[in-house]
Amino acid sequence: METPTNLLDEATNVLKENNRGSYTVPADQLYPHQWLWDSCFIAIGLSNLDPEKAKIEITSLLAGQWHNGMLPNIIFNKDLRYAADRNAWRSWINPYSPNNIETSGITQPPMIAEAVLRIGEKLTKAKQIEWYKQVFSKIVKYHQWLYTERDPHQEGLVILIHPWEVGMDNTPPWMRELNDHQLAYWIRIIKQSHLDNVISLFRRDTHSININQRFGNIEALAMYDIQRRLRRKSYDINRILDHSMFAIEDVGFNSILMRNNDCLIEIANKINKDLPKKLIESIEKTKVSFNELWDEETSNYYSRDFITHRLIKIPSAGSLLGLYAGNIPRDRAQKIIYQLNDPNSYNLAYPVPSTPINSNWYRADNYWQGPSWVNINWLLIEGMKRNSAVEMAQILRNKTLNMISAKGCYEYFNPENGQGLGVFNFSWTAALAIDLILNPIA
Ligand code: 2M8
Repeated sequence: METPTNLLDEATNVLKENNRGSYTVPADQLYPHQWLWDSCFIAIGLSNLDPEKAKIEITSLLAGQWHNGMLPNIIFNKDLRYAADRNAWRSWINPYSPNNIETSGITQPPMIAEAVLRIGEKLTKAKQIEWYKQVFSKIVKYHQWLYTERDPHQEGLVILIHPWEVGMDNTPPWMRELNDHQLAYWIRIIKQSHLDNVISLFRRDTHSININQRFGNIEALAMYDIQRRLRRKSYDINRILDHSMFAIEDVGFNSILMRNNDCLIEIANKINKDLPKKLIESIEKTKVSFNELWDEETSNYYSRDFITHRLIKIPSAGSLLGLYAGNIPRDRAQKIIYQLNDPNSYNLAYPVPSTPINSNWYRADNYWQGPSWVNINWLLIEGMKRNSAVEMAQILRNKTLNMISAKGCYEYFNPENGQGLGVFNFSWTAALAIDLILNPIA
């Protein structure tokens, strides 16, 4: 494949336009703050062009770290225009929130160790060691927080308490749980009386993006309602779990955690540091417990309800990320690869759809229920490389770059016709395009 140089310029420009000094917004207007996994992907892209800028992106993320170690999914833009966004969360009600920085009260997929590692690989040996030493203890603290707060029974699998933490907001398994078990009575009434269209008037996202490409009004209300309930408990996990709110062991999140645990170990080795003994024990436990998310009958990984340990057997992009996790049995990796090659499942003209086409939940244009996302493709390409599917990784890399070249750096793409969807000039699409262009697969 020829290197699409125009795309390289275009993508570099997107990151420049979306830069706000010490961090990069996912997109102008719709996403005016700093998001956790977005910034990690952005830093991975930037590390190829200017590792110093990539370091600034990560340093800015770490400035939002809570005193208990949590990295929030959003660090708010301080501009007066966004007071309502900050106020919706009121992170300052929790004593562990950072001083003078306003954030959300939940987290997002832990991609930071991978980003830090990759930035380091682009630095001279001396600067690499200095960089790793600079951030090491903060990342350790984050992984410790994930296990102490979010693995309350010390089972090795981390729980999530809001769909926004998954990063794939309206992914089918979470939406099924939300609709079946978590809708507040007042939302049910709105749903039954078909009054939900009124909600559109209050939504900022659907002013600029067609609602068919975003989550529905009932889901929007439900997500807002869960956020409000978390705020009422001051984001205190003990109080939240006492009220048996939403708690799911998400398969995608735990896959990303597994890989990032390995990255953290690699960083520790590079600077001759030991990880705390308890953290090592938890890391080992995750590798074993992850097997419990496998369902032999349908040959798939799934998320699991924390309380009942019932697998939520609805396939989604998260089910594929075991490939990125590494450490999964060879036959299971092969079963994921089989699905990725199957035209009745994930192998569409513009892969990889975020929901397989043979699922009742599949909708080609709708957000995380069908469209292809460049960050998922990137994670799968990494996973394929590590699971001896190099040729497949090459093919997916080329298809991904062609898809972006044809339409531009859209947020997501229709997997059947390649149409660009969501916002235009989306940062992680640009950043990961840069990474894919500049790192051809040997
Ligand atoms: C989307 O999430 C935000 C809420 O956090 C939203 O729906 O408005 C998701 O795609 C998420 O993964 C992403 O980090 C965020 C910013 O790009 O947007």
